[in-house]
Amino acid sequence: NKPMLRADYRPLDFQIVDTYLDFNFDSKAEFPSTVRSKLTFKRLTPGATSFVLDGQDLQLLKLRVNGLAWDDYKLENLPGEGKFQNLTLDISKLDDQDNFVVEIENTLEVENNKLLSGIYKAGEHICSQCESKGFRLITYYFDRPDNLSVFTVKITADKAKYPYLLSNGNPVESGDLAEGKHFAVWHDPFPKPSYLFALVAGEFDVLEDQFVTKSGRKVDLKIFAEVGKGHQLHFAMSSLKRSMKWDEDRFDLEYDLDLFMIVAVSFFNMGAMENKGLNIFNESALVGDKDTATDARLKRIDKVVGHEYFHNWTGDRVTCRDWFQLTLKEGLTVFRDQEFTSDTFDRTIERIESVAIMQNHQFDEDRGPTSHPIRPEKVLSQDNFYTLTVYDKGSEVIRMIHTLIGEQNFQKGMKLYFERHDGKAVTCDDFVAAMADASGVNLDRFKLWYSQSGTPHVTVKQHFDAEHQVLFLDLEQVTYPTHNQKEKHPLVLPLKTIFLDREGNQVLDLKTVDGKPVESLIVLEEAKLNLQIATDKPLVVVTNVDFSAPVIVHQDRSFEELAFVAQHIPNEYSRYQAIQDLNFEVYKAHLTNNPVLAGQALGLYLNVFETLLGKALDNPALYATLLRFTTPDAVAARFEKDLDPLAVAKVYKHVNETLTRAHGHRALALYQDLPEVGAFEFNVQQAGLRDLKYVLLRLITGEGEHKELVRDLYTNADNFTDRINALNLNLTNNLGLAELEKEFLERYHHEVLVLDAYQSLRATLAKDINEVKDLTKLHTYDAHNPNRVRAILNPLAFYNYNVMYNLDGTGVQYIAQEALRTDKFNPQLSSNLVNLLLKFFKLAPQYQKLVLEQLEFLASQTLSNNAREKVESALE
Ligand code: B3K
Ligand code: ZN
Repeated sequence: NKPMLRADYRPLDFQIVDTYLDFNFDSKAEFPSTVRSKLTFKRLTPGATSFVLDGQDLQLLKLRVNGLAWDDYKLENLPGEGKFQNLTLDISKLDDQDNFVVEIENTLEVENNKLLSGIYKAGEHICSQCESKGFRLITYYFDRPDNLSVFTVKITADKAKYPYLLSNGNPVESGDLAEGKHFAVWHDPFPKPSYLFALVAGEFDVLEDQFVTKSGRKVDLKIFAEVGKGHQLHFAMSSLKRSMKWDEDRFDLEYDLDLFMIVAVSFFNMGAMENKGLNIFNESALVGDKDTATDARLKRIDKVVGHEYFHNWTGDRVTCRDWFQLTLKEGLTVFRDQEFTSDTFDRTIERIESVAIMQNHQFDEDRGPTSHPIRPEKVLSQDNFYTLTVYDKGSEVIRMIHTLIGEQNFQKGMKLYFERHDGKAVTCDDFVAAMADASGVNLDRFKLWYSQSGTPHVTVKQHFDAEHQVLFLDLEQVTYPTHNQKEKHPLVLPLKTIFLDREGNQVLDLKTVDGKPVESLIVLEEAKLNLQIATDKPLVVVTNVDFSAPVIVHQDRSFEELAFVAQHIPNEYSRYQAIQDLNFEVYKAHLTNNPVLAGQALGLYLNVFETLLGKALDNPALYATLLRFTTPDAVAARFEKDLDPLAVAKVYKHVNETLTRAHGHRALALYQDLPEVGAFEFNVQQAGLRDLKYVLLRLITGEGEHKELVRDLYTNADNFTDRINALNLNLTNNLGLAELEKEFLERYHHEVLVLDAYQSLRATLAKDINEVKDLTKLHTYDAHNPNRVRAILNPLAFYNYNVMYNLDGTGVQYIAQEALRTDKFNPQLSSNLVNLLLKFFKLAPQYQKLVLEQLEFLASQTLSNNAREKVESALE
């Protein structure tokens, strides 16, 4: 199969302006499910006489044009996974008609569709997933995002089994039919591309509510989940209502239909999908309450509900011209969901969490074998481009525009973007043009961020000349060649910068020696910038405050200076960053076997830690984060090469043990001083206190003492966070409280998502690969369900280095076997698992060899495009 190129985009010669679909679901082999479509075409290019419709694994039953049987067609089988049967229609006989109607009838495979794409069975439910190229598994169509069409959908199915029949837009008609069947008709007035089509059929619990928009329209809200789970939807409903309100308040964007529905399904490849008026969610991103979800998962539900809702404007009303433009909707919508979470909960914590995704995961993607710009140039499998680069780096690019032009101009830019492009399929260039035109800021050079891959490195050098009272500040950027792109150029980098004096006060209003103001936002546009700042005292320079640009900063600092910044800087994000930098020094000193340096670094860290403990009650949520010694995965992410994951894991253990010995008693005193959390509510204050309790107990019980506190935490818990934290502490610190786990497993015997969290915990703490494999024996395990598989394999790869990178090779071998097994039925899942092997390039040789062996083994097998694209780029 040939890769597609961004440069190959050609507009359509015809448009399907109106789409009528009539589904008939049947499960008996002799009566397969069918769909009849009636597509109204409009000729866009005068003289065009034929077109090709995309189709996959379909059986064509009938074809008519303008009501007459039509023979001028070809069904063309293309190689590749699945059976592609593109349908080429020759309509040269219709030269005189610019509008015509094509009717198609075909069968579709629902019961045996294991791809989780197109229309498939998720347990007892029928559901759809069309982004990006799933619609062609339903019927022949222009399955590309630039064909916008009005959809009317009729669904017929067994009434007892499928009492709810749902699609996009508004319900038009419904009724009973013979043989226990019934039907429903839906109409969506907003033209949309095929990837936003959705269909759901089944029996559900429904939670209903209403939202009144700012212009006074009443919108009915309905959230559907598996029968028995309706009571676990209240949190998601509150998230939805808050999202709708927030989008009005902050972006002046109002919902546009009279009905908004969200459905949770049990088999789903990713988090959720923004289909117009009918979002479909992985149940793990929707269903949960205080008794079944941790605070972290509730926060994720909140974020994903927001994200999908925000897509209604940034994605659905204005969509992408082609899939290379994916970041147009994803980068922007991630930016919006981050802002929603920041405005709703805590801006600093949200920033820390989104930066961690960049630093711990995206940076490796950017320097690894699958490196690509946020707007890729070349794609084999589109599914492989739903990446951290397109999403998270994409959102950092939007954030930089926001930083450069400011909130007011950004909102003007959004207004202009919608004025120009509402109801259209557009490009990243269109978005940037709206921002530039509205703000009057030239963004031409900035646009290189869309086409250049790799993470810029910024070196900061400073030198104070006491005699002449000048601070020399030199900034230099370089982006190293990446796998996909050798030549690199300087990027526009907005660097928020803070100057501190030796007392820890922020120094404002600085001027250069020639009298120009030194802005708190320094924009580095060329390779180098040299500033001469007038000052009579030395200053500590802290740049990339709030991670204002997605870059790696190199700055030679002593341990003392890092500790100073960590304790004094009046910016909580930078405090966090300084602590991470100091922790990294602790790791490095231990890893290079320099006991003197290790002792110094650790000594300073212990001091900083004590200061932090003393302030913890000021802001429990933030300090619970600051009081965690950097985890091995985050440290691994900072290595470019020669990473020894087992050695890193050892340092982590050693430092935590030292913290327990040095500060366990202080942690205990603080723990006993903590205010009562009170009856459960979901807010930053409470979640922060629960998190702080966990962090303190981890220190307190590090040497096996005070296990009664962990038992009490479990026994007195009125929420799931405390329960699973107690379980975690019991296992992490070997407290021997077996009764907790027993109670937990009985209490949650039927809660599949809870047991996923349990499996993740066990996979993180397993001592060897057999212990990991044994997890598949749990009664809820299902080797075909992505949630079950990932709950075990992701934590193994990310958090259990001792098993994952065991030098006997069994850890990475297990991942490769699972990738191969899942590739046979779900290539998207398989490709996600291959990702777990893609950090090989930074490993020390003895580990690298183990992973490469597995990648070579995979390369020798028959693989889907999805998995093959990754394996081959790794071995290239
Ligand atoms: N747009 C979907 C992702 C679809 C992934 C298809 N393989 C979810 C989201 O980003 O909101
Ligand atoms: Zn999205």
